[in-house]
Amino acid sequence: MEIREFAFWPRDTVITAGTPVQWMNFDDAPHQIVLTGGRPGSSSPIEHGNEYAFTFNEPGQFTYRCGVHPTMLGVIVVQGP
Ligand SMILES: [Cu+2]
Repeated sequence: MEIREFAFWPRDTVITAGTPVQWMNFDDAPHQIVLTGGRPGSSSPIEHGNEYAFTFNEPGQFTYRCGVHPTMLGVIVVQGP
């Protein structure tokens, strides 16, 4: 997954439970993954050139936004293995 030009690419992602998701920040600005509803998986601010990975073990739909730029949105759909 890429964070680029103040957006998550792709915005919507479908993965299998137990598979790590990894975001790489290509922007000069820091970004932060914050899951809605206080669900686990949020990151610290991710600086330029750094990456963050998280493994979703439970199926479901997870929405997240950037903790620095709240208009940046993403959705991860986790399917059962
Ligand atoms: Cu951001």
